[in-house]
Amino acid sequence: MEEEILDDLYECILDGDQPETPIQVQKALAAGLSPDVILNDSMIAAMTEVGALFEAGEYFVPEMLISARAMQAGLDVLRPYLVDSGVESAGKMVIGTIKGDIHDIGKNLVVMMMEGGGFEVIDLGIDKSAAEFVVAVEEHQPDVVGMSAMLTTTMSYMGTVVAALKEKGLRDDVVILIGGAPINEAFAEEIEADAYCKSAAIAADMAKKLMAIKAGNA
Ligand code: B12
Repeated sequence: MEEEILDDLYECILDGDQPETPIQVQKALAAGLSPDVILNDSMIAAMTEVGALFEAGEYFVPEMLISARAMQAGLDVLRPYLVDSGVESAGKMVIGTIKGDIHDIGKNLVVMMMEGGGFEVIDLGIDKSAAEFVVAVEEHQPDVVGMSAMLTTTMSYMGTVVAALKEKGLRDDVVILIGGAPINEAFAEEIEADAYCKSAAIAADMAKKLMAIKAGNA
């Protein structure tokens, strides 16, 4: 039964069925399935399959796009269950998808999870330049800066942002978290980010841990 509900939702996203996806998410919630299971075992799994089909030449950009829209429509329903309100503020985060890159589903999930973890989040959106990150850090003085990249061609620009923050003397004021499909720990080390996060689920805890270490060192 539960398996069937998750499969139906998976198929909805794979087919890019935007009207039906939120209905299926509601159905899964009503059946008592946990938001985590719905998100990871069905919705993110479907997006991973969309990527595999694209790579295999069976899906093209339009199919990816309509699946992404269905995913977003489903996430809108899930959002209140992922974002716990009323938590004491844990800190402030500025986040954006890096220049040249328009993927934002992963970033949007990080926003939800960080808000769920008590952070105030300033979401810069997609395709953000180093200058835009610098201006946002100057203006909002966040504890955490998050960057997302989904393309091997855009990931290296994260290093440009770190360098720009350094140049302005802002680097040491913030914890820098990076993520996205092509990113790994070695890359985070290479560009001198503080940490790579494999999933949005670990972002808030990672930020809190690194903020505490930073405060201890200060
Ligand atoms: C949906 C999608 C699109 C949609 C995006 C819509 C949108 N609003 O985001 C559209 C159709 C626009 C698109 C376009 C393109 N795409 Co695309 N896309 C995808 C797809 C299928 C799913 C991405 C996704 O949403 N995943 C689900 C989310 C939840 O996962 P996630 O993003 O990884 O995020 C999680 C973690 O990584 C982490 N995370 C992510 N960011 C951050 C940041 C921080 C701070 C932290 C802490 C954590 C974190 O947390 C998230 C949740 O746990 C992927 C395939 C894949 N396997 O990822 C290809 C994929 C990323 N795309 C790809 C390509 C090639 C393209 C195009 C170049 C295609 C083209 N020929 O035009 C364009 C590029 C456009 C551009 N300039 O950005 C390739 C990239 C290959 C590469 N090695 O570079 C992929 C891997 C597909 C493939 N297998 O070939 N795409």
